[in-house]
Amino acid sequence: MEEKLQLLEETATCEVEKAADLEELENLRVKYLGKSGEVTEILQNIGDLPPKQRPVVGKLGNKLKSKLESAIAEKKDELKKVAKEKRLKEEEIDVTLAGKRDDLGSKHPLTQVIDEISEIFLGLGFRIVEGPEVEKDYYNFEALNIPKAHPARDMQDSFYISEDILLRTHTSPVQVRTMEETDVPVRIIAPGRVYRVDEVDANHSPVFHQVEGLMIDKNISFSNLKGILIKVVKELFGEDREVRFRPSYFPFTEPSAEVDVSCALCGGEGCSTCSDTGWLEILGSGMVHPRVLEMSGLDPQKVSGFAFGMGIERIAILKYGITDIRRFYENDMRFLQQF
Ligand code: 2U9
Repeated sequence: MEEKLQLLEETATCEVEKAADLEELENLRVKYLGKSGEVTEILQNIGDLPPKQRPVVGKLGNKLKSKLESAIAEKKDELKKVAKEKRLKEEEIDVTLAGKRDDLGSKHPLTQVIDEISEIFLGLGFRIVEGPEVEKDYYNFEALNIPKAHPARDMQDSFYISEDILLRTHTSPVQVRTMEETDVPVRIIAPGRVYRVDEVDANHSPVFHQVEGLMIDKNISFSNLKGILIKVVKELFGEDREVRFRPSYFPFTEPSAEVDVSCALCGGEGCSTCSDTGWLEILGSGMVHPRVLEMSGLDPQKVSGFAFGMGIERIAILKYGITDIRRFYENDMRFLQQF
């Protein structure tokens, strides 16, 4: 029996020493020291031995047990260390490698134009106001002197939510709401998205953007309208450009004028861009109709004002030489990255 223990010690320590990983080591622990392990069984069956051998085998068996226990523990530490080093090597990252840079976004050209126009008007003492895109028929049409049967409704055919609720066809309702809420002086611009029933082509979109504006106070005249709008157009397009006012008609202004800027391509000589006129139409304007003032609770005998409106897409098209309105809405990076 002593010889058997001697042999067991040699093979077990040798096997533990050779264990390649933690799993193999655990199998060896079970094999020798587990519930029915070889060393455990020897110690458990000591009672079957002749009385003389019992203390000797007990002593040697327990010695072997503790020797194996510490050999396994030692090997376990060693294997854990090896496993950790292996993992660290596998997970090693090169901090000196260049990182992946996120693409930086930029403002949409339409937002850039709205921002530029807003800055110009802020500098002239105007305030920026916003309002709902889903509007009441009253604010979109009635309050602007466009009653139900008015022919002007044809030019601004809207998307109706119900009989009295629609998608606004211009940002004018924002100004009507402001007039109702605040006292004179009023100096505001209303930028935003508007909707009109239109077939999509290079020049039309059922969704587009406007900046409209309104100035109301005592003694506001057509001279104030001209002074402000000439200043704005020149800041937007360049000091060297000419500005022209042409009589026009809008139900909400009287008198009304269309505003043109001289064509930059031909310098006013006439070319294909300006249809040989030398002028590019950029905005509409006029003195606010007395009935419009009255409907919003202002007295046309005491106050007067002017209003104007421009399509942002059109301004951007002219500023940047874009040939198709659809480019603004496609989100093609090759287009957007140019601005
Ligand atoms: C109130 C009173 C009057 C706003 C105005 C225009 C002239 C105009 C067009 C430009 C191109 C619309 O986007 S477009 O098709 N707009 O010509 N807009 S005066 O007049 C107002 C607004 C609010 C209370």
